[in-house]
Amino acid sequence: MKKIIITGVTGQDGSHMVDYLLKNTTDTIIGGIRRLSVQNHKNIRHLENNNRFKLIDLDVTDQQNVSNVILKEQPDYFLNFAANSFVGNSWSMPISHMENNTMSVLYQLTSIAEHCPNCKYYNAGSSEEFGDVIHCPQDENHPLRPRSPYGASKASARHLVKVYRDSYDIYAVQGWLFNHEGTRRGEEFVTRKISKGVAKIVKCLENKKPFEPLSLGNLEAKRDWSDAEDFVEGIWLMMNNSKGPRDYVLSSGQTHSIRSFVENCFSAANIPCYWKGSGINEKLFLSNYIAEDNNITDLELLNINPKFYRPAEVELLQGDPSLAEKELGWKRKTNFNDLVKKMYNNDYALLS
Ligand code: F7E
Repeated sequence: MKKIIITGVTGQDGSHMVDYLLKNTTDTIIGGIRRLSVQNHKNIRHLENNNRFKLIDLDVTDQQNVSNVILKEQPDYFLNFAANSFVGNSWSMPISHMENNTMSVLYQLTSIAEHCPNCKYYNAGSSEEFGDVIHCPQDENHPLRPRSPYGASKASARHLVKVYRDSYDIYAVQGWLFNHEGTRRGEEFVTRKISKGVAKIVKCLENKKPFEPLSLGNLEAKRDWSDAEDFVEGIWLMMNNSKGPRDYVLSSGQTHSIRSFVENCFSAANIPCYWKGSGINEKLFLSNYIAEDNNITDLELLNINPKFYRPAEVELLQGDPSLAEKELGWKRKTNFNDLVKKMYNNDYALLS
């Protein structure tokens, strides 16, 4: 029986990783959490009475805390999902991004090299490291050209992981994970913002109540979206790779615009709609809505707010997962349309 430390267990990826490992291994899982005055445990509440899962205090920005935990627990695996993950915030808190996403990785690597060199290490990498892309699709050989402090923090961490792997012969990897979403996605990310926003609008339409239109930023950016639950399996395959420690791209291989996500989500909700206007004046409408007074009108569903634009945008991401498919035997199960439906249905059910 192995011992696995996972940081960031209250978040989307960390909590799915715990679920995956409890189901597919017999190992003991230790979830590291940062002490907060208000607990945010909704993604792990279902694990409260599981005797293979325990929580410990672990603040990844505290070098001494990290070092003590690794020395005491002597884990077989250390999976780091703790991070500042919201790209949009990274311009207003760049130092926090470097501390949480880069320095924290250095603390973990130095402690593992010193106290527990046989521990296998994973750090969550990102397609944001590719940033201003120069070819499509992006594979493991694409250069790192980040466009945000967040992307730069993950790219720097990647260099550290490689340096420690090469210097100390540690099994340390950092996957390039393209966008991955689902029912545990934070509400500040665009997919969840849309699925929740559409579900709210549908509820208001059903109850003939007024609603605020959804407000978004850049609709033309393109992302390669997958289901987060498919990715945790890919990560575990990376950690147990017979070819040794290597970094792989996990992605769907397809790309869709934010506009297309919006259209798919309204379509999943059976709301027919049309776009009108252009640039920041563009809006989405529902046509021929019969109001309570029996008047037939067009209703505004969505508008653009420049505050959601970023100082520098990653315009296009499309990953090439073929190396992971070939060498790890990894295959995703959920496609784009099913992912949108799953997220919308979940948010609709939560409001019911
Ligand atoms: O933005 C555009 C925005 O915040 C996606 C993180 O998990 O994936 C995620 O990073 C796109 C961007 O995710 C709004 O400009 C338009 O082009 O959902 P997002 P992200 O920045 O791609 C990578 C792989 C990670 O590693 C990150 O940790 O959507 N967009 N309008 C908007 N984005 C947001 N959030 N809100 C809007 O209203």
